[in-house]
Amino acid sequence: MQYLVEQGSSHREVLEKVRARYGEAAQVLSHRTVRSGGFLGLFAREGVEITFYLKDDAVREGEKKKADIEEEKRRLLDRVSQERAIQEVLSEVRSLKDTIAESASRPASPEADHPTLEAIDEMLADNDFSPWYRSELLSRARAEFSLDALDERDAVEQAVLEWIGDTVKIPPAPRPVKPRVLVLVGPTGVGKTTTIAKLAALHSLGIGGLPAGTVRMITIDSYRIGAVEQIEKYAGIMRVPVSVVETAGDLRQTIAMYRETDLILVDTIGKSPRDAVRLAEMQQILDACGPSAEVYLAVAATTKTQDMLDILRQFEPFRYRGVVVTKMDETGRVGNVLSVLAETDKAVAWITDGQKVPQDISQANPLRFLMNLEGFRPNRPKLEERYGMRSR
Ligand SMILES: Nc1nc2c(ncn2[C@@H]2O[C@H](COP(=O)(O)OP(=O)(O)O)[C@@H](O)[C@H]2O)c(=O)[nH]1
Ligand SMILES: [Mg+2]
Repeated sequence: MQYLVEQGSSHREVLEKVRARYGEAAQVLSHRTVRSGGFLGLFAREGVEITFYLKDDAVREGEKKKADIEEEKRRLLDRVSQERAIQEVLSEVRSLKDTIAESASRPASPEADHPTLEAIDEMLADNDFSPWYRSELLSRARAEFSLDALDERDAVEQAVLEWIGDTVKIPPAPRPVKPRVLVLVGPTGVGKTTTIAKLAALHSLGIGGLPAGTVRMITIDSYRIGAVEQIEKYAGIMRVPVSVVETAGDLRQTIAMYRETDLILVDTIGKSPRDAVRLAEMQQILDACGPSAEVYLAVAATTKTQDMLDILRQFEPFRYRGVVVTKMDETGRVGNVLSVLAETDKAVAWITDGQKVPQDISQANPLRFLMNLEGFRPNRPKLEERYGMRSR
């Protein structure tokens, strides 16, 4: 058997070099930190050296995997040339990316990866993080921790939690305009109307981080049976007025009529904007809300990763400035939400976690997601210190 050695500046870089050259045939035996370059011992750079050997059937397997990926790529390209629906292609690309990410994050042989990393990867998978997100985190851990440091599992776990927390983006504070028009879009049944009612109550009472002020709700969801009664019921309980409008023109007029109001909350119809008519209709509604309207997309935390990605993309034309994650109380696994937000680079503004109006809503904060992760043993004071002050 032939033993080979490869060096580079990080574990990830070396592994990528080895994989690019030998594919799955390379079986990693060991890795160690080395110092290279420099002058008389000065300015030497720390790097990583990996020792590995080549396995015969792994060579064949590696080639087969490569051939499979090439085949998959060809299939995708065929699709593109046939001008099939772009959403379909996007989701195929994504699952291909996940397949590649998964095989890249897997060590060449079971003993090649550190037990701490194996355990963390398992926890990430249990929390529904996507293969892409997991492989990004593991690569970073390999690059930033030496083998000895990896033995300190608590420290590695804590670092991984902080990296996850750091990917959570919060939208910047909105520009002060009057009226502030806030529009909620999203699929049916995710909790848009309930969220509008919660926000209306918080704002009219001046709690939960929203300044006190005059509020009006406007609904254009007059199609669904019971929709108007639902929002009127909330309006009555909270003493926040509501207007029901039918068209984009009515909406524009109503907003103009109440321009002295501090906050206007617009509840929309919950249909997926898949077809062109719906897209145009929704665009008219958003145009009627004025150029400084803030659009937020509501998605339920219980939505599967791929479905959530599809929803975020479908609503992309409406240029929402952030996401409201609803129904956090219905799941203990939020890796899907965090992966999708990171992958699409979207900010999260609010989190809702129950049906009670107005209690079950809070401004989004990385800590909230981190404390929801299963299996991890977070150092809460440290995380609080890091994220406690972060709010919109
Ligand atoms: N468990 C839970 N249920 C919620 C939450 N938000 C809304 N709901 C419920 O989800 C259902 C649909 O809510 P609704 O506001 O009508 O959704 P819309 O169609 O998007 O307007 C209702 O039964 C709500 O009480 C939440 O954060 N957690
Ligand atoms: Mg509704």
